[in-house]
Amino acid sequence: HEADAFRTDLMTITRFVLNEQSKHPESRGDFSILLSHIVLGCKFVCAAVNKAGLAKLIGLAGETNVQGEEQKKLDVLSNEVFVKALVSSGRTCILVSEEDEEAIIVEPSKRGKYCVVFDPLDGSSNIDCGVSIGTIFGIYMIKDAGEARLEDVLQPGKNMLAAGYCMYGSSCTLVLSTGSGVNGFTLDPSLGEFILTHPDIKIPKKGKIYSVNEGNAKNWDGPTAKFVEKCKFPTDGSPAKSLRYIGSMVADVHRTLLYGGVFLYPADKKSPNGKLRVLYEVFPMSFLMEQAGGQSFTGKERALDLVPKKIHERSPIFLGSYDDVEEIKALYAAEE
Ligand code: AHM
Ligand code: MG
Repeated sequence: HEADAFRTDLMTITRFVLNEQSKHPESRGDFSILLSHIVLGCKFVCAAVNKAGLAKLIGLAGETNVQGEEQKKLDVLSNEVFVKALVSSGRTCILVSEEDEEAIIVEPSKRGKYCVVFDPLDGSSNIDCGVSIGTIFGIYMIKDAGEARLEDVLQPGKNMLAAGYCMYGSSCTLVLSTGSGVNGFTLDPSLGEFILTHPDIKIPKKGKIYSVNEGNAKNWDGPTAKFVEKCKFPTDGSPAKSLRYIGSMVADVHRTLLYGGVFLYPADKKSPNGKLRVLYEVFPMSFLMEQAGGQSFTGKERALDLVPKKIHERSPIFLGSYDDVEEIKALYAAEE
C-alpha cells in the first residue's frame, strides 16, 4: 500500500509516555522527565557500543587513543553516563548500579521522588565479539519524600512503578512497562528517536524454547534437572523444545518475551543463589514478564514477592511463558 510506504504518524517514546501520563491528571510530568534522561543514557550507550569494534582505531573502551590516553572501559563509561543523566534529571534520590558497591544518595538540592536501580551494561563480557548487550532498569518511588533511606530500594519488585531494558543489538530496542502492559520501541538512528514498534507485547502462553547455561548441569538441583530433561525428552507427547542461550540476559529475555519459552538461571551447588542480581536484573525482567502475561519464579516464590536485604543480592530465576513456568513450579512443589 502507498499509505504504508512511509509512516507519517510517529509514536515516539516521549509522546507515548506523555499520553499515558495524561490519564493521571494529578501527575506533574516528573516521570516523563526521568524517563527522558534514561532514554538519553540508552542513546549514548548505543552509540558507544556501535563503535566498540573501532576501539583500537579511535580509542574507546580501555584502549589507548591517538593522544595516548587510557580510555575508559565501556561498562564504566556507561555507568558514568547513566549516573550523571539520572542525577541531573532532578527527579531521583537513590541510585543503585551494578557498577557501584554502595548506593548513591543524591545530594538534597538535586533530589526528586524516584529511586532507580540499574545495570548500565549487562553482558559486557560479550562486547568484544559483537554479541547483543543491554541496559536494565527498575524504578521505585520513595515512601517519605523528605528523606531518602536505603530501605526505599530494599522493597519487593512488585512495588516497582516501572521497569525496562534497552538492547543494543542488530537494532537498538527499548522495552518498557509502567505497570499497564509492555511496549517496545526501536531507535530510528536517522531521527535519534525511539519509535513504538512493538505495541502491547504479550508472551505466548507456552513456548518452544528453553534457555539456560547447561554447562552448569552437574551442579543443578533436582527440579531444575528434571525440567531441562523434560524439555529435551517430553513425556506428555509434546514436541521437544529448542535450546537457545546467548549468555546475555537482555538478549535472552527479549527473545523469550517475543517468541515465548523459558529463561532460567537456577541455583547450583557452587552458587546457591544463582548468578543474577535481584534489584536490577531479576526484578525488572520479572516485572516485564508478568506485565506481558508470563510468570517469574525463584524456585521458592513469585520473584516479585522477594524482599531483598542487600542491594547486590542474587537469586535463582525462572521466567517466561505462563504454562512453562507453571511446570517448573509444579516440579519444585513436588520436591517439598
Ligand atoms: P554480568 O552482569 O557480569 O554481565 O553477568 C550477567 C550475565 C547475564 O547477562 C547473563 O544472563 C549471565 O551473565 C550469563 O552467565 P553465564 O556465563 O554463567 O551463563
Ligand atoms: Mg549484569
